[in-house]
Amino acid sequence: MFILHKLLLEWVHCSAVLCCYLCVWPIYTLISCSCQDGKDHSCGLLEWVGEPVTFRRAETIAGKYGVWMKDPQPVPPYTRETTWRVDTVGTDVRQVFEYDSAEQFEKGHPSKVHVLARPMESTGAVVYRGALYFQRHKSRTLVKYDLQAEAVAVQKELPSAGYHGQFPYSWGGYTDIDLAVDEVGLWAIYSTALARGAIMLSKLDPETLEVERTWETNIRKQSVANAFMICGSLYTVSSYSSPEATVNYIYRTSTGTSAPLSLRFENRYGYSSMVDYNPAERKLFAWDNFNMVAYDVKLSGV
Ligand SMILES: [Ca+2]
Repeated sequence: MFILHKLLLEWVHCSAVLCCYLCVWPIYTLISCSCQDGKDHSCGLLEWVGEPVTFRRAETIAGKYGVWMKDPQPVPPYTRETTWRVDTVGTDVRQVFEYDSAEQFEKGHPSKVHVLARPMESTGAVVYRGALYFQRHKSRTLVKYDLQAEAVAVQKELPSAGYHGQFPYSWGGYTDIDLAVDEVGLWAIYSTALARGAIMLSKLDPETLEVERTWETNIRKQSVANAFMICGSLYTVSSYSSPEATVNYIYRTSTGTSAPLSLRFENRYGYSSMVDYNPAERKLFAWDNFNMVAYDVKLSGV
């Protein structure tokens, strides 16, 4: 009954995503997907990453690292075009730039600048269903910030999560807690003292930030440059600087197993501080040494 209730909620939020939700979980893997909007939302495994396409270059040193994103399930007044950007160099990262369209983003003309009451840490922020989710500075507290109300909606600690340099990705940058959104929902990628640096993966309730379920992988967080989720599987990137890096591991939550991969991933500008998947765009968004870039992807069977 609980599962049925959850699925109905998903349906209300976005019927197009429901088929992916069904496809990801093992019990439903034999169901074929067809969507009301005619688009292909079926799920699969990552099998190819394209070349990076550059959309914008940061103007100041504060933009050497950063995070940019679109909402895969926007709610009015926002659209699939609305874009957000945060330059994350420094200890007082509070400004969130909002752009009405891709064109305004590329021109560098924000429609609004949100100023957070307390600063954020890491490059792991995401926007999902009208809210910005981020890790609060020097803390394991996750914050859900309602973008339209311009107010914090929920704050909650991610239990036992390392923060502020305990378990960052290989490039550092206090990237201890990395949030991600895929076809299934909202996730946190992190580690704990008990896991001794292995990547922990938690599925979060986007309404309450409660942990719904957690998986412990055998991938050391500090040995990889970044990670992202696609269709309920975790993928890691081998290097933040090499022009010939790879997507080098997959961890599947459906089976609880990991496997090595070797899919080409180009760090064109030599310093990727953020890599994230957008399930609506079917692209990886990344921030590479002042540059905001995106990569097309191909999934198996899609
Ligand atoms: Ca990431």
